[in-house]
Amino acid sequence: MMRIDILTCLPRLLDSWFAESILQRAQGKGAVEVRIQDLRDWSTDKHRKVDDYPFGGGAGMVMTIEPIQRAIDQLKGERDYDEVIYMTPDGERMEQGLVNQLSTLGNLIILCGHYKGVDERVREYLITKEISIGDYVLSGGELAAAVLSDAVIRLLPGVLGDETSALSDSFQDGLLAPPVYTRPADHNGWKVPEVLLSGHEARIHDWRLQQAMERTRQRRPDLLGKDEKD
Ligand code: 6GU
Repeated sequence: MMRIDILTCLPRLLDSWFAESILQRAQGKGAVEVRIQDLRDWSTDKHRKVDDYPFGGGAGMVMTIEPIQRAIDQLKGERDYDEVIYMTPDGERMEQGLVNQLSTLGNLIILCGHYKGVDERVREYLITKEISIGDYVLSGGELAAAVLSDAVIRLLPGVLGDETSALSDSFQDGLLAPPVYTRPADHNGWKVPEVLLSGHEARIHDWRLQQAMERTRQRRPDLLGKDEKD
């Protein structure tokens, strides 16, 4: 079973998120155990401080190394971890290939940055991988950790109802997903494409592939190795 420990100074932000939805079901099915860890539990300060002023001055606070190191050391004493991930906008950009890779691993620690980020020595000595979820800045790493965890957990065996459905996701084959329809077949004259009602499996498969390629060409030519739409 995969285990994910998320280290954060704002645990309540994530508690409710992981108590709901597909993530709850994944944990109930024994596919993953997610532990939200409050970094303040490893603070030795009487006010449970986990940050301090930056050396050299400047605005904003910096997360200190001591509670982070103690948390990681304790967890590593309990089990082996494959990666210690730091969520940061200057990390490697998260894409489906990276998510697929992470979903094959056993145990992960994910550290959420806050304030001005963490003391650089955390990144230099304690972190094995730095991940960004896109080119924009969030106020903290918690949402990014939730995004990464969701994308990984839904790929774990037994999590999705239909075992093969992750294979038809957008991006899994380098293409956007084709359009889908359900009843009614005719809504005020807005009709479902005839081929989908035909029962011809091979023709339906071909149609979906054509649609996926056309949609990708129009919306995301970069995925096809092209840089412009026409
Ligand atoms: Cl991982 N953290 C923050 N704070 N902002 C981000 C991000 C991460 N990824 C994109 N923006």
